[in-house]
Amino acid sequence: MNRFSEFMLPPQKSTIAEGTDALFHFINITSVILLIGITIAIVYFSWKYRRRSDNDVTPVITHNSALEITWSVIPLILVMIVFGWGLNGYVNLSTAPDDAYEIRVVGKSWLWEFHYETGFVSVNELHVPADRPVKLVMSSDDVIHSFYIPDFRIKNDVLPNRYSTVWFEAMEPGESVIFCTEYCGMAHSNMMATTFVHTQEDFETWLITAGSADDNMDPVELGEQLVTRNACTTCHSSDGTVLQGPSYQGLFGSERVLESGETVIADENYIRESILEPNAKIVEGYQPVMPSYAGSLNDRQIDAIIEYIKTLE
Ligand code: HEC
Ligand SMILES: [Cu+2]
Repeated sequence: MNRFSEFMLPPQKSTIAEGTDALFHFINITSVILLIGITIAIVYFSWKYRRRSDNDVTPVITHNSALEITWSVIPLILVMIVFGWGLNGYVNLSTAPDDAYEIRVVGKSWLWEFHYETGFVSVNELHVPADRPVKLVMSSDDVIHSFYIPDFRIKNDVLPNRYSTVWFEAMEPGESVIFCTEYCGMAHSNMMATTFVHTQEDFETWLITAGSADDNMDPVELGEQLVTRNACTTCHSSDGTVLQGPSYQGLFGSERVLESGETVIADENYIRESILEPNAKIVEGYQPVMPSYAGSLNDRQIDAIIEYIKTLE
């Protein structure tokens, strides 16, 4: 069964994965057995009761209690097994253990933000300890998204104006992909992130050093890293290619024409405002789809991004 599981499904990297898969296989295998049985019966009966001569008359049969009870009770039992088993899993998934480590998740079109107890925010990178339950408290800044880690067998919708939660316990250090599984607009298919599972010690170290690791970095280099780490690159290129948003190339110091018809010069203040309040000034020909980075980028980081954009002439 394990080899079959490995062949059919992603690796089982959380404590609940094995149980979820067992139910999946149960439903799958019973369905296949029923499918084969019913198909054989259809083929056999169509042959057995085929029309043999022109004056074949179909006998009148009102009912057959034994047969009808059998085909009602067997599926009822199967469905009740699936219901009970599924309910048990659902209840388990909905209630995180009390000692779970909590992380805030914010879905934005089209990136995932993770807020840790230290105030540190990572974008599209979820860092968690192994062998410890982790509870994600999730909400959306805009439309409905859905948070899905196939390796952990967890998935839940992420809604605006409401919190939803999932929890998991990763079994060993490694990496697993995160998808958005609710269609949320143009770059939905790029709304991916990675879970980094660390040993408990490595996680503590990561938590302390995260954020301060950038302190000694050259601003331009830091800026270049930040636009990747914060998924700006989903919508902005640095080489003139137009994605969902304008390219950074040649941006700094240029004259921007806005949707309102006004023009502005792209100086430091304009870029800072574009990052913190993207909808304050919309560039002509683009949609107001950029998420605000207020609260997730600090002043030093914004300065670094500005310095980086300045280098792209
Ligand atoms: C979901 C796509 C998306 C993401 C992610 C995104 N932006 Fe934008 N951005 C846009 C769009 C679309 C515009 C043009 C419309 C507007 O002005 O809001 C824009 C405009 C801008 C502008 C003004 C550009 C100009 O040509 O005048 C700057 C500067 C900017 N973004 C920086 C960033 C930075 C820095 C990040 C990451 C921290 C980022 N953006 C992330 C979509 C995005
Ligand atoms: Cu999404």
